[in-house]
Amino acid sequence: MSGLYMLDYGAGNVRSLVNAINHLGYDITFVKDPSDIAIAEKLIFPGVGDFGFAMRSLRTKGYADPLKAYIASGKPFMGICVGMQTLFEGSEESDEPGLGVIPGKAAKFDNSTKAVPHMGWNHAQLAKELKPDQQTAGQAVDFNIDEDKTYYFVHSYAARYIEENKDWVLATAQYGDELFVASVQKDNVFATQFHPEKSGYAGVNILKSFLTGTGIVDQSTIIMKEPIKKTKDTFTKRIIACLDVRANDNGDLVVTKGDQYDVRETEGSNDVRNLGKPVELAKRYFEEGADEITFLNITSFRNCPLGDLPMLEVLKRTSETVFVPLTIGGGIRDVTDPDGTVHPAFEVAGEYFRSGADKVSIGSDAVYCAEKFYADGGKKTGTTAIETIAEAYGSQAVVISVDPRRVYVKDPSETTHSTVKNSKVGPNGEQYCWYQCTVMGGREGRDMDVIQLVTACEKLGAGEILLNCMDRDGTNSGFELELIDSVRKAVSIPVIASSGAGRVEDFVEVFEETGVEAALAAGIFHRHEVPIQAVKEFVKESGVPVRPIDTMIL
Ligand code: 1PR
Repeated sequence: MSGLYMLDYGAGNVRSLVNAINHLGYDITFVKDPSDIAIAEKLIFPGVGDFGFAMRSLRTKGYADPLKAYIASGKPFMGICVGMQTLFEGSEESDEPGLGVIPGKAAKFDNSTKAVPHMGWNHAQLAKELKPDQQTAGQAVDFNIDEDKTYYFVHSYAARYIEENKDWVLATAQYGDELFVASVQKDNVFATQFHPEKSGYAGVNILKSFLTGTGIVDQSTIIMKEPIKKTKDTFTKRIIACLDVRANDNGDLVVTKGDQYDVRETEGSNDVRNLGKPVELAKRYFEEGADEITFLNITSFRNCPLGDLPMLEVLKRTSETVFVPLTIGGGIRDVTDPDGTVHPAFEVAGEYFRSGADKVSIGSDAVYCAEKFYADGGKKTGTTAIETIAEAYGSQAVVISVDPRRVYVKDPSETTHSTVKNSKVGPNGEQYCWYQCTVMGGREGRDMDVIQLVTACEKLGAGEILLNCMDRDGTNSGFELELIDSVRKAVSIPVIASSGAGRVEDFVEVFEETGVEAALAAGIFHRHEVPIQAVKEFVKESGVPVRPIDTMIL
């Protein structure tokens, strides 16, 4: 189809959306000038990050008025995430007015029992349906939104349903106690709060409906379903596959996996353990139902110029066929090219976002940021990697990867650090330990405990914690529940439990005992010991909601 355009104001990952559209056999042209908007025959407007930044960008680039004129012209429009929120009158996130197409404003989630951002897979309940005597002509009313499926959301603010926007609401979703607008639709306007391009095949099917249909629904053919009302929380827990990536001794990029961070074979060759190729393995895990894929560049390719980072290519290729969120960690900090050119961390992160990453994970540099935060008396300077990346791309894009290890003490009074009573007794019978933060893949311990690190990072603007445990990594002995529980209680952003998964039961245990939002594993998936599907089935049977595996509508 010619005439399909995308309006991008330069915040975050639109490569995945382009890839999903290409996957469906369509090409899309980027709007480069305000006059392109009037030429478009179908227009898609994705958005991530801050509402004020989005609206200011639309206004300063001269896109706001042509966009309103396009919508008023009756030609099909699809908005995604902040692209949906901009249709409203405004958002609590900013004083900048919205486009004002839909009555109402987006408001922050105000839910003390749930982590914010609302990040992960949730169900959508349809509010509209086709009248019984009508045929769907040209465009499905529900745009393939399926109440049995789940969709990937990532946002801290959400539009609320009010009497004045009732006729716009196509679907709602429930997060904790809060009901919010998941999708809107009227005449030529369709938009989703969730990311279809990140929602597996269930999401690709929605894009397909918009692209193959007319994009326009005759309002006289539809009726509102039952009155919109709250339901029980429908949010699901995420299962994440993690790929530790590095070059082996021949220079090939391989997925490896260590035992307590040692990735070399212990018997025979002493080679870097090779468990597969990153792009192929990521695709396999997506097809098998992983809700998210994390790549950790564990040697960070220190001497590589920014533009040549091998992981950029891995992300570009992975995002062509993998339609769930991708996180990249390792080397997210200020870097200096061999020719002396300095690239600030937010520029490094930007390269990854443009290559298909949705989130970056900061390890060593997060510890240095937290140390600086405390040295400055708990004040934000606006200069750390966490702050600059969160400012430009939103908190939801900043994950902190924590590599703690146990330091045993006989009694909590022996240390100023936060201690826990541990089920694993120390070598001299110690019953307590604190968790020491490390940098450079565990090579160096710092005088900071894990609670100090995560609370500082949350204040600096991080959106999620990826919590490893060096003592458990690669042991198959289950997650470090005492550590995970203490971190979960210390922050209000989502926490991913990592290190030690060995059996399906471990996942249920960590969800039930600590309330974490996600659990990550590496070795058991790479070694084919436990399939992702088996984890999901067991977790679901145990009463913990998870995303169903989906397929493409042919
Ligand atoms: O410090 O910002 O450059 O980031 C480096 C990143 O690389 C950090 O996220 C750090 O965790 C990771 N890393 C560095 N060295 C290693 C190593 O293994 N030698 N991997 C390493 C850490 C931990 C998890 C692992 C889980 C689950 N690996 O990635 O996947 O522990 O494993 P399991 O399920 O098999 O138990 P920077």
